[in-house]
Amino acid sequence: AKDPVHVLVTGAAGQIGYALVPMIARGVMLGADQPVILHMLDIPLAAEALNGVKMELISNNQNILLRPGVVATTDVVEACLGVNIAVMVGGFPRKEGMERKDVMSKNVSIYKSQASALESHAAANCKVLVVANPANTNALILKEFAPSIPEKNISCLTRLDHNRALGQVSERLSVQVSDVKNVIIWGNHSSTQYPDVTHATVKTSVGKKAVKELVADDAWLNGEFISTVQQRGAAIIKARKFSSALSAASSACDHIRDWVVGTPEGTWVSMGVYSDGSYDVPAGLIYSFPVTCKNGEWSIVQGLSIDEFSRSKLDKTAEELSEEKALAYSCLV
Ligand code: NAX
Repeated sequence: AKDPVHVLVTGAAGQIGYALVPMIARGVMLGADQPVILHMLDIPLAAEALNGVKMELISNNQNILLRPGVVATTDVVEACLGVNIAVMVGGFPRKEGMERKDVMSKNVSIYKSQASALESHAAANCKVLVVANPANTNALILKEFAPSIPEKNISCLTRLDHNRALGQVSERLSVQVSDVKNVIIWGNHSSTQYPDVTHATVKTSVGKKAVKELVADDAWLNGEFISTVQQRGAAIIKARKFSSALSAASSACDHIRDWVVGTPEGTWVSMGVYSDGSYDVPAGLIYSFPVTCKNGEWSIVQGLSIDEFSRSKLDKTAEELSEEKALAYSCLV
C-alpha cells in the first residue's frame, strides 16, 4: 500500500472547506488508491464548526481514505506538522466599508505567520496552493516568509477561472467541455485577469479546430466572453448569496491533481506561479500562466504568440499585481 499523504486545508470550517474535504477524502484530488491524512485548520471562533466537519467525515463510512486519521485543530503548528500538500483556503474576507489596505493587512499577517509554520513544520518538498483572496498576493507573501520552501512549490488558484473559460466556450459551441482545451488565464485572480482563447482548440469529428475559427465572432470573444469569465465570481455571489464553493473546491482538486500526476500530452492548464519574466511579465510576481506539469513540477509553456490586444491585457493585470505587491509590502512595515 502507498504511504499516506498529509493534506492540510486551512479555513476548513468555511464554505469551500466544507465542499473540499469530502472530495479529498474520496480521492478526487490524489486518486482513489492514495491514502490521505487530512489536517484541518480554522480559527478558535470556528472550532466548534470545525469539529462538526470532523464528526461528519468520521461517520461517513465510505471515506476509506480517511482511516489513518483526521486532524482538526486551531493550532497552526499542529496543523502544519509533516504536511505534503497545503491548500490555503482560510483568510480574512473583505467586509462592507473596509478599506483595501485593511483587508490586505489582515491577510498579510495571516500569510506571514502561516508561512513560518509551514517553513518550520511541513514535510520537505511540500506543495502549496493558495485559494484565499487576494490569492496571488497571499501566495507571494507566503513565498517571502517561507524561504526554505522552493518557489516552484508555491502557487495560487486560477484553475477555477480556467474552468469557467472552458465552460463558456463549450456552451457557446454546444460541445463537450472535455473537448475544449488550452484556454489561458493570465495574471491576477481578480477582474483584471485575461481569459485568452487565442490558442484554444476544440476536438471535432474532423480533427482539432481553433476556437477562434469555430466561434467566428471576435466581438464576442474580445468582449462578452472575457467579461463573463472575469465577473463570474460576482455573478455567483449575486445568484447564490454566497461565493462559489463547489466549483472552487473541485478546481483546487484539478490544480493539485494535474500538478502531482501531470497534465495530459498536448494540454496545458493555468496556474498562478512565481514569474521568471516569461512573456515580459515582471519577475517576482505570482502571476497566472499556461503551464504543463510533469514529475510533480510545472513549467511555463513557452513561445506562444501574443498579439497587441493580448499584450495590453497581460500588462494591465501585471500592473494591478505590482500595485497589490506594493500595498502588501507597505503593510509589513
Ligand atoms: P468562508 O468565509 O466560508 O471560509 C473561510 C474560513 O477561513 C472560515 O471558516 C474562517 O474562520 C477561516 N479562517 C479565517 N482566518 C483564518 C486563519 N488565520 N487560519 C485558518 N482559518 C482561517 O469563505 P469561503 O467561501 O470558503 O472562501 C475562502 C476564500 O477563498 C476566500 O478568501 C475567497 O475570497 C477565496 N476564493 C478564491 C477563489 C479562487 O479561485 N482563488 C474562488 C472562490 C473564493 O472566492
